[in-house]
Amino acid sequence: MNNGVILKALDKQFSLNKETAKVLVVGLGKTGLSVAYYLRQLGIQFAIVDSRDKPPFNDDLLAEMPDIPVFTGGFDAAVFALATHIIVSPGVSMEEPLIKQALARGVYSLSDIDLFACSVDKPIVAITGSNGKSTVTTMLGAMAKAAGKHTAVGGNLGTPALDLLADDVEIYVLELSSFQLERTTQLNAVAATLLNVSADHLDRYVSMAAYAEQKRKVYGGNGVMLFNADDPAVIAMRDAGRNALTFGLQQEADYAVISIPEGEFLALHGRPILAVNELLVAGIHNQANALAALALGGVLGLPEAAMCEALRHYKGLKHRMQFVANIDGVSWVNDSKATNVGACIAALQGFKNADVILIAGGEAKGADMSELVPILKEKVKALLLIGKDGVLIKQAVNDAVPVYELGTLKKAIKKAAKIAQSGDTVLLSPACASLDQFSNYQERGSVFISEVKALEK
Ligand code: UMA
Ligand code: ADP
Repeated sequence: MNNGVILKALDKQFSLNKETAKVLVVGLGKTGLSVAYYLRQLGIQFAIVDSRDKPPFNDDLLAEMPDIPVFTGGFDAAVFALATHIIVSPGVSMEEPLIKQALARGVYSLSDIDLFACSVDKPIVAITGSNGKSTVTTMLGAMAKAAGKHTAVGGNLGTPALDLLADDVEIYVLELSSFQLERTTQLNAVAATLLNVSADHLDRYVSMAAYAEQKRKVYGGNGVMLFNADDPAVIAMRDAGRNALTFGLQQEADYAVISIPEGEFLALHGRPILAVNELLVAGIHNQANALAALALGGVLGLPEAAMCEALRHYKGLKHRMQFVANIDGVSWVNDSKATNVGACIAALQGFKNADVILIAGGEAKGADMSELVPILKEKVKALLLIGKDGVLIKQAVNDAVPVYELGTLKKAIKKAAKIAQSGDTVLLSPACASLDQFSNYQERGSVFISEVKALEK
């Protein structure tokens, strides 16, 4: 879309007028930087504020836009006082006092996703959920590419939505977090899904209901709503006036797994599409993810043959149930991305016997660890705890399985190597965020991989 059309849309939706607006970009991470490039290109006046002394992209910004005011080392009331509009990065809470005061004064709030939505005239698919977002987003991206469509894939996945904008893109596939959705009003995806809701980010939301309510915003606009038939909280969001589709493993659904004499198949209305054993990714949760991707691809009109070809080659993402090594008959699996209880439960459900040595713990983000107990009793022969909130898991488990408090990942790996027997799996699926001990889940997973590789030698 050309700049004139975009500026008109921004003026209409947010009274964001190029001549009068003074935008304050809050947060200079990936999102803030993408917003800065975007506003710069439209010729809109802006400044940036970040509470860190040296935010991650400070040097990049100063090098490329030396004239842009950047305020670091705290949020200053005088800076907020000048703003007509604020664009807050997802990592910054909308509960920050100066943000709340600005909103109370009538300052407009919009998100990078709003800017994106006002700048696109090509189909957008929006994917959210507590777990499976990245998997479904990349599965669908692979399907669209296999179908020969020029496809841009990003959002919470890593590349900020605004950095995806390009004239030759035919389809945008966006992974969206609750933080992105909570501050977005303009999203109008041709197909959208909330894959599932389980406890996460309860340090940022007052209740599960409040968290789910923000995720519901993925269904903004009038596109096709895709629901998980197995998740009652999500299915209750169905809007009778809108086109809807369902996927599910247990409940009847449009896209489901069926069992026929030839085996189990992903199917549409009972018609087999792809044999489950052709999927390279393990676990029943990945069957659900594949069904969701097929449904979204169906709305886009992608040919089934191309979608199946993409699924046959989809190997899964790093740090999600990633096989690392088999050492003396013991399998080592890195599921560091399991940053909440729901993901850890899904990981354990994939095992048949009680032969898992589980490494868990980290930052619990306010979640209730007792939800883990039934599956731990069923599948786990030893629980090795690490991190700040490992103790919460210990309290919840209450000796129902053997527990070892190890503190660090390295110590847990050493212990696992000592107690594991041939046929066992050592699984890192922490049910917690990593930030108490690592920069991110990738670093936690990489430490696991390198330590396990060292054992191999
Ligand atoms: N900041 C402050 N004050 C605060 C908090 C943050 O000034 O109180 C500043 C930081 O100093 C930093 C900037 O805000 O300079 C960081 O912004 P950010 O935390 O919003 O991070 P970005 O780099 O913009 O990355 C964000 C997403 N991060 C978060 O939601 C925390 C990335 O998701 C996303 O890939 C990126 O936008 C592009 O869309 C990451 C994530 O962890 C992967 N997401 C969470 C998750 O998946 O569970 C929601
Ligand atoms: P997200 O982007 O929502 O964090 P990912 O696809 O990166 O989702 O997977 C995150 C974690 O959740 C991994 O541990 C993965 O094994 C698990 N997971 C993936 N899909 C699902 C699902 N549909 N239900 C529950 N857990 C899942």
